[in-house]
Amino acid sequence: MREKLSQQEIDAALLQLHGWTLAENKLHRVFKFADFTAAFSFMCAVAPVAERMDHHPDWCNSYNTVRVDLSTHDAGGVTANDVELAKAMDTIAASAGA
Ligand code: H2B
Repeated sequence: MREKLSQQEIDAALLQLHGWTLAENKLHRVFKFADFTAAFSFMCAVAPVAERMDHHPDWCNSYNTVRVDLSTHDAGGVTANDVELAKAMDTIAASAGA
């Protein structure tokens, strides 16, 4: 799970994700919500999932926007763990109205 994915594997993974790009060797997505409460609720829902995976996002919140960068620090790039967390974020965001 902690092996860096090849460019080809990353390209294939991006096709299964919603709105993610590869930016500076990280999976990147900007989530927009109705307001701050929805954005922060999304972060609160994601946090225990990330903690259970022992895999934590680089993210920041400004009002209704959550900017996310996913990489595996230990591997120095994108791994299957990042793809898995991105998928979980997509699912949670969809039910949070992103
Ligand atoms: N999160 C991310 N995004 N990348 C990591 O390499 C990572 C992590 N490593 N969360 C974990 C924690 C590691 O530091 C602990 C010791 O398991």
